[in-house]
Amino acid sequence: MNETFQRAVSAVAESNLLVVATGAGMSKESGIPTFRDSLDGLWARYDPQELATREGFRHDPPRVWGWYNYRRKLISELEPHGGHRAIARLEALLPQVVVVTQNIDGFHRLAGSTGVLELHGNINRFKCYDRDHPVEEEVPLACQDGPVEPPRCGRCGSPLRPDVVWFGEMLPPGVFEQAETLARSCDAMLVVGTSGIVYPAAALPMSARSGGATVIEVNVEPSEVTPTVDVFLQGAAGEVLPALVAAVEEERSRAN
Ligand code: BJW
Repeated sequence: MNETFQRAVSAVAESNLLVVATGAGMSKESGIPTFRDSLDGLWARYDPQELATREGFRHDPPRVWGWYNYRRKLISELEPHGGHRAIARLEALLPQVVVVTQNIDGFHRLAGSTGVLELHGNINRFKCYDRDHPVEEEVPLACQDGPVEPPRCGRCGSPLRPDVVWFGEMLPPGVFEQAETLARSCDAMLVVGTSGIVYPAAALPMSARSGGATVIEVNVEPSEVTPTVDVFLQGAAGEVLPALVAAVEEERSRAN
């Protein structure tokens, strides 16, 4: 075991409160493209940064609804990988683990994590565009790929949209504040698969550091976060996390 890896193992194994902050790279090995991967197929000519905005939806609701329909369908056909399951396993090893994710795929809960804060919402939840009326009933997937007219809100007739956070929108009330409080009080933070470009999520590792936590990053390449972390583990989430958690388990069983 090299020294850097051992430092990460000890910091995780000794923490009473561990925060795991994840981004799109966490689900890449499940088959979900990261946000900054170029789109393929029918969606290749669109820029996600334009689709994931209120203006993009207002300009062309069927295009944005169709894009989310395509992604929701893809997610429904995929599943969490060993990295998600390794994070869930940590709940049995440490006093408190909270996952703070930017991902909208719901894979952490599906893998067994129970403490999950979703900063950017969930692709399988819906609300209306005009008034944020929540949708309780099932919203079926459209069969065709490409632009699709969104269903209408049963209360006000506004088009439905996914309950995710687009650029320029506020995060769900209270969720970021909770994440920030956890970041400031945790003993260690694992930052996995995020470019660290999108705020306010990108500020969490700095909050953890200023609160005295050891910050460990797992990424296939250096990111905007890397210069500020204590330990950088270069590699894929699906490989690094199972190895890290196995070593944490061993270290804790030796200590008990
Ligand atoms: C692997 C891997 C493997 C690959 N293993 N790793 C300064 C301060 C505060 C705000 C701003 C600011 N400047 C600008 C803003 C506004 C804006 C922002 O941050 N813009 C930046 C682009 C500069 N932020 C907002 O608008 C936020 N709201 C807000 O700030 O409200 C207050 C406000 C309101 C009004 C005006 C101003 C302020 C909201 C942000 C919402 C982001 N929403 C999205 C879409 C969600 C729905 C959807 O998916 O469709 O969230 S954008 C997109 O980016 C998505 C992601 O969650 C998010 C982050 O991306 P992430 O996870 O980092 O992924 P990638 O693709 O960037 O990186 C993947 C990484 O994985 C890479 O590093 C790879 O190397 C790595 N990787 N394979 C491990 N196997």
